[in-house]
Amino acid sequence: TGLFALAGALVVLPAAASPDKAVARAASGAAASPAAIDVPALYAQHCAACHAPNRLGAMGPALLPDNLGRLRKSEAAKVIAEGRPATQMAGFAAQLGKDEIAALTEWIYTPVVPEPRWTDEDIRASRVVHVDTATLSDKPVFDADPLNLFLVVEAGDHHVSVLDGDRLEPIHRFQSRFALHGGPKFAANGRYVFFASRDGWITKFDLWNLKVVAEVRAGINTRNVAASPDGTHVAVANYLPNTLVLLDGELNLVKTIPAMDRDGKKSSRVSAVYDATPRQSFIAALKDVGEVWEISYTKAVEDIPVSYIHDYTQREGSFIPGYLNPRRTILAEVLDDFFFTQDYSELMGASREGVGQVVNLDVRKKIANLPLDGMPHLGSGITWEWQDPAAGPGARPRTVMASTNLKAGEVTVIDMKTWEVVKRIPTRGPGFFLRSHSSSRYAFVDSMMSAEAKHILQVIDKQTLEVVREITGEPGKTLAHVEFTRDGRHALASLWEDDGAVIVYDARTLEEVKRLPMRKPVGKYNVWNKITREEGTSH
Ligand code: DHE
Repeated sequence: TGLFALAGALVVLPAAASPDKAVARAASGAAASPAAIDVPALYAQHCAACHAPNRLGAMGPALLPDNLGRLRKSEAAKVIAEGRPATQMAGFAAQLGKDEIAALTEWIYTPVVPEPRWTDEDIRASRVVHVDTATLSDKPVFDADPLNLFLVVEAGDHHVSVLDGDRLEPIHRFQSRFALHGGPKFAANGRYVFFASRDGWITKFDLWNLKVVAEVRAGINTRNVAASPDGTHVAVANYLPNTLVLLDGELNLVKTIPAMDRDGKKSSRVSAVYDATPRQSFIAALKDVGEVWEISYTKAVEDIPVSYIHDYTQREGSFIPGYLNPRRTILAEVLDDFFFTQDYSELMGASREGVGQVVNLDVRKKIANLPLDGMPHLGSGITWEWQDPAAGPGARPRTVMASTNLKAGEVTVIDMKTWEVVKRIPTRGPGFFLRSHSSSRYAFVDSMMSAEAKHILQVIDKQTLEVVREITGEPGKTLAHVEFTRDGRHALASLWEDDGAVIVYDARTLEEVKRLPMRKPVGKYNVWNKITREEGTSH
């Protein structure tokens, strides 16, 4: 844990500071003129030891514009001045003048030139093994149901809490890397969990032993991580460098795939990568070129669904093309964020501009347009069976998919056969997350992109497609991201504040059951819902 205490912190070494200069200046009340400030020298003196001379991060996080994208400059300046509680990042208000802090802040938001590199050697060298796996128990070391645990990512002090989903109580808490993003990925019946931080750190956690097993830095600016169900294959999507990184289950580098288009001319950021379990493959979305990639992690042709076996010619025994290599679907429009159909043969995707398309992964072609606009957040979509009242009695239910929109106050409900929009359900404001459970008639949606309504969760009836209830928190305090217990009886929401909480609601009566104090809880993830790919939760 010593290492962890250091790992996530925005760190500037107080010992390296030169208080004399600042004390003298403070005493004289003088401020250095901006032109006179040698920012690189200040950085080298105060920051480089922990954030690395090239700002790629070391014990402290990377200080690069893209990595800091979610931190306002004013907040960064405050951290430099006052430090970050519960981390190694000390405050520098006593050593640095306001103008120096401002200059340092500006500087860390300017790009490093030339663009930093992160090579295979860097990846291999970054790998840390924290425990000898031979010492680990092959049974859970606690008495809670291992399939009804929740992981709660707490962004306030970069920790993860483990909750017992039956007793609705925390059973463990540990420090994570700085700024985790995206859902953690569960493998081996929920025993192992893989987390990704925006700075590229991939952490493997043994949930049965409550121990971090190993870590590796797979990139400088990372989007997310995917894992095969048995946990032996891991894929990482990066913005910087433009790569998809494949790791084995122990986080050893298998290979780095540069994200270049088919012609090898244009490089692309990788928006996201997901596991497509029935296909035994990873699917990756590219942000800058019109291609979707499928990368098989099985060599065995018999593992491949019959529906698309015709796509392969068997070569050299049982090897298939695409094994640990991208098979490309070439598209006219970029597909940035997507949602899988239940059998994983198709993707419903959209670019950030809202151009929607359906792509069939077997024929490797776009097969339909999706009537979307704004900035649909398909990655957080959910599905359910909807009985269309207009279809009359005895009609078969239609499978619908619904997602929020980051630019519009609506939940868009789409028929997964005809690809028509069945309904646009108006919400209080643009929202990030939609959640339900197969046993619940309700779906919960936030409006966290709206300053006026970010404290309101709306409850949608999945059959009438109407908002039937609002759960109103305290104005100005975000209430968002719901996850259900394994049995669907309780819905847990984040009071997304530094002195926040996970609020537990009865999923039927919608009454509050209890509050568990947390430091800015972001996402929460139920083992069962994730490993069974429960229809009410995202992939
Ligand atoms: Fe996320 C998941 C993309 C900003 C919190 N977010 C995802 C995923 C993608 C994505 C592709 C699915 C990956 C996965 O789970 O493996 N997010 C993006 C963006 O492009 C965007 C808009 C801009 C960015 O800077 O990346 C963005 N996301 C945010 C935030 O600002 C959020 C609210 C706070 C934060 O921590 O950064 C945020 N994103 C989340 C969460 C998930 C997520 C909590 C997992 C949701 C889940 O329930 O599975």
